Parts: sequence; C-alpha cells; structure tokens
Amino acid sequence: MLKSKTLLAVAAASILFSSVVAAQYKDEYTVSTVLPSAFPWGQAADKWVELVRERSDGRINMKIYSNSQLVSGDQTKEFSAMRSGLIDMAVGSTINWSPQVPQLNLFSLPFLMPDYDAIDAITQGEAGDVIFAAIKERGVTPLAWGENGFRELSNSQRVIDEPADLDGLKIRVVGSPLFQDTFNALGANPTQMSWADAKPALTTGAVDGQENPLSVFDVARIDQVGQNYLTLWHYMADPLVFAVSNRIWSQFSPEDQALLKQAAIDAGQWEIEKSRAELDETLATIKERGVQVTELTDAQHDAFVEATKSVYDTWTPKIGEDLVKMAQDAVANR
Ligand code: X2X
Repeated sequence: MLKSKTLLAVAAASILFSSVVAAQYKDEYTVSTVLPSAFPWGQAADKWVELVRERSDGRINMKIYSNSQLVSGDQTKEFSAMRSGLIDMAVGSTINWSPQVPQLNLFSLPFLMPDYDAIDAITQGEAGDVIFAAIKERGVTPLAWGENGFRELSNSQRVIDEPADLDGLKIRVVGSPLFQDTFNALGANPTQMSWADAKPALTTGAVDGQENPLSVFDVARIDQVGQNYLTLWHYMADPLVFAVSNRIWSQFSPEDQALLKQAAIDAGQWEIEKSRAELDETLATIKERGVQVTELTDAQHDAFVEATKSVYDTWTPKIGEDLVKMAQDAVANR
C-alpha cells in the first residue's frame, strides 16, 4: 500500500515536473540585431531563426527586433539588456558588446587582422575560445561567429591616403572608447554615436566621415549623404556573435541547446561565406555610383599602422596581454 502510494506520488511529481519544464519554453524568443534583413547581418539572424524553426518542427520560435529597437537604438546597451532579461537572444557585433566584455576590443585593435584568414585564425582558434569563455562568464552564452566585415573609411571632404589627411575631420565612431583613441591618434576629431544617429549626422554635415563595412556603405546608401570618398584601409573587422542569455539558455533541454548552437554555426558560416563572396560586386556598385575609392600602397598602409601603434599600449592591458599575444601568434601562423 505504502509502496504504491509512493509510486503514485513519484508519477504525479514527474508529470508535474515535465509540464513545468515544458512551460518554461516561451512562445517566442526575442532576438536583437542592429541591422535589418537588407544587410548580411540581418540575414544571418533570419537564417538562424529559420533553421531553428525548421529543425525544431516549430517548437522554438524566435522573433527578430532590428535597429536595436529593444534598447531604444542604443546598441551599446544590447549586451546588458540580455543579461538583465530584457532581451533573450542576439546576433551582435563585437564592437557593441565590448563596453561590457573588454576582451572583445581585441578585434578593434588597428591592423591586427590583415585578411580573412587572420579573422578566422582568431575566431576559430584558441583565442576564440578564450573570448567565448569571457562572454559566458558575463552572463551570455555565445554559440557561433558571423561577420559584419572589414570596416573602411569614408568622408565628404577629400581623398584620404595618409594620416595627415584625417587632420581635424569629424568622424562618427561606434561604441567603444578604443575608437576614440584610434582616431585621436590619427589627428581626427572622433564623435561617438549610435548607428541610429549616424546617418542623420552625416546628412546634416554634423560629421564629415564614418567607418563601416562596404555592405553597410552600399545598402544604407551612405553615398547619398555626401560621402564621396572611400579609403579601403581594412583597419579592423567586427565579427558577429550569435548568443543567448545564460538565464534563457539554462531553460532549454540539452538536445535543444545543441539544436540552437548548430543552427547558429550553420547560419554564421552561411552568412560569412555569402558576405565575403558579395564584396567585389558591392565595391563595383559603389564605384559606379561615383564614389572615389582609394586603395593604399604598402607604404601608405604602413604609415597608418605606425600612427596607430599607441592604441596597443593603452588597450593591450585592458584586453589581456595573453589574449593579444595569442591572437597575434594565430595571425602570424595562419
Ligand atoms: O554602428 C555601426 O557602425 C554598425 C552598424 O556597424 C555596428 O553596429 C557596429
């Protein structure tokens, strides 16, 4: 008698438990991005959502909120919002999360990564693991890498092919103070503002220039707001990170965690390949629109490298000596 009562209780408890577990899944998860579907960044998020929906037979649904709308346009608050529970998931740029995760400033060190192999050597190697561990420790579970791209410099005033050309130019920069240091080192006058504020500031001439990947320059039609000069200096690239807040992550079953992660890896790989493959065509389009595109000679390139060396002195201790060394070695041995 006692035994069967216990069994009943166990059965009741397990039914209760499984319904509690099932109830923990939300009908829909919020996914934050800065750029919407017209850009590779938004497409990366679209792909992730689509793959997860397909592979879970519609059990896991995610809805994308682009233009940083969940944080009122302030992309530097996206990471904190994931931590506080305001945002469930995101596909975010390393730049925008670097105020909360100092290691992410690694990618913004000027001229650390000369080419795509260098980016991959970092993200796919030991340094990438260290960075993912740092993100996880701060409350967010990173799943996979994507790519915003190499950021090129545009302005409305003149051809820029040496640091002196930047003298006094007002340049809109993104969320990490590292960018202030880089552009100050070049003699420019950097102004930090969100993406939401950038285009209006370019339109009114409140700033003379900006830096963003070619895909962003193209799709956002930055040429139409007077940005007639574009310098291909490849000074840095910002990877994207697919991520889920730790709190939400822990509510998924191990099988669904694996599903979410693999879908993010596949979406990221798809987006990285696609955006790299589209680049030549994007550049041709930009040239056709009459933008004057400047490519640097090796000597001109070296002058920019030299002029921004001080940024390493200030930022290597903040990022971590070991991590910077690890990344530099990965790049050297790529
Ligand atoms: O604000 C930018 O420049 C953008 C869209 O590239 C990022 O969010 C890093």
